[in-house]
Amino acid sequence: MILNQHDNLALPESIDAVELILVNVPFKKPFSTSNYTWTGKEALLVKITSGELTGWGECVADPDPFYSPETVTSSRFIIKEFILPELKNIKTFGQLYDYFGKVRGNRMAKAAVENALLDLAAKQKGLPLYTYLGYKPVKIKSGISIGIKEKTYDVLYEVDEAVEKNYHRVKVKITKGKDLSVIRDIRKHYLILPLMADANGAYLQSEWEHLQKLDRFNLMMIEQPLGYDDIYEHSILQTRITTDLCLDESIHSIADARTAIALNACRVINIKQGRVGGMLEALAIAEYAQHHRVPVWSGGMDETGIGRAFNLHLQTHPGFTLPGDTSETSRYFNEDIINEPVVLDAEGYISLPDGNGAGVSINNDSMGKFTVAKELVY
Ligand code: OSB
Ligand code: MG
Repeated sequence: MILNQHDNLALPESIDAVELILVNVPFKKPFSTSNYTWTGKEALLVKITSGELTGWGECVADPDPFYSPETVTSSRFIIKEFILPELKNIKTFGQLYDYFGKVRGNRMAKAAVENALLDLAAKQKGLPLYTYLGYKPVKIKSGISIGIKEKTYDVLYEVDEAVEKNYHRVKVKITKGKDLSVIRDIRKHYLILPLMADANGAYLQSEWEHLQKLDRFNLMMIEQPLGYDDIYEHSILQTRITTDLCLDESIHSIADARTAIALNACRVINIKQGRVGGMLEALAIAEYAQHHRVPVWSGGMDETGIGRAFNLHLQTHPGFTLPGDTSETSRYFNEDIINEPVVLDAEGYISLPDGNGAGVSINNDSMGKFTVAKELVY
């Protein structure tokens, strides 16, 4: 069972082949959180073929366990050994989700396969993914996530660029020693900019008095200040600071979202469809949160254009009232693996991709250049 409206959607007809393709797409500049620095996007892609049509999914797991316990290698293993062999017995997305319930965790692996199946199923119906899922087209709000830098000056430079492009909100990564000073300097220049901070679990609950000092800067929210697997301590922290808390890493499922909302551990949720097991789980969380008047936004994992397209379609659900981490392609890459770059219009909005399914097409030259390995697995 997922959302009733999606349970009976049929899986694509007649799957001919499934390929797993590992790409490594260099970033323009390294991207740092409080925990790690990445220099490129290494992503496992799932390519499902049926006749003339192809569905694509992107696994958001990194090669390392520095954002999540799942990795490229663990997800490849789970996809190959425990997800694909079962597909022949599954007829609907509701049944797929029942089976996903048996395979514990490994939600990034599940999302990658689900995305490819949805892309292909929507293409077989001749519909854009958001229409296939039952949502209306909307312009998508933009947001930017600025990594931790050696010098505050370099953060300010990127904030200036974001403001110039009319991004709807700016998020900056913070860590111990690079928090109050960075936020204070941004606020000196931009008093009313919609601004938030993401700590990626850099603090302990015992450091709440330090986090309280962020309250004076009128931040939209502070994302995941405490442990990556904690919900309870965030609920204590939320009683001690006035700024809204937002959870990212510790929300893996609708069950986690229910727990977080019941405990008042956060007032906002960052939903990454790639982290929670796919579009359908993400939509169920958005639906639940909307019902409980908890605003949500779509996070990102510095995805290639494939994963980014799914994040865009996701935001057609009306629960996504806040700008997320969906930025222009040119912010991440000199060259992406798809042909349709994400760009902002003059008001900072992003258009949904045209075309059926996720609406993106592979750039074969770039794909060839960035492919590290590929394997036929079905
Ligand atoms: O914590 O939201 C995060 C990127 C990689 C891993 C974790 C995070 C992020 C981002 C960037 O903040 C989001 C994006 O621009 O896609
Ligand atoms: Mg985050």
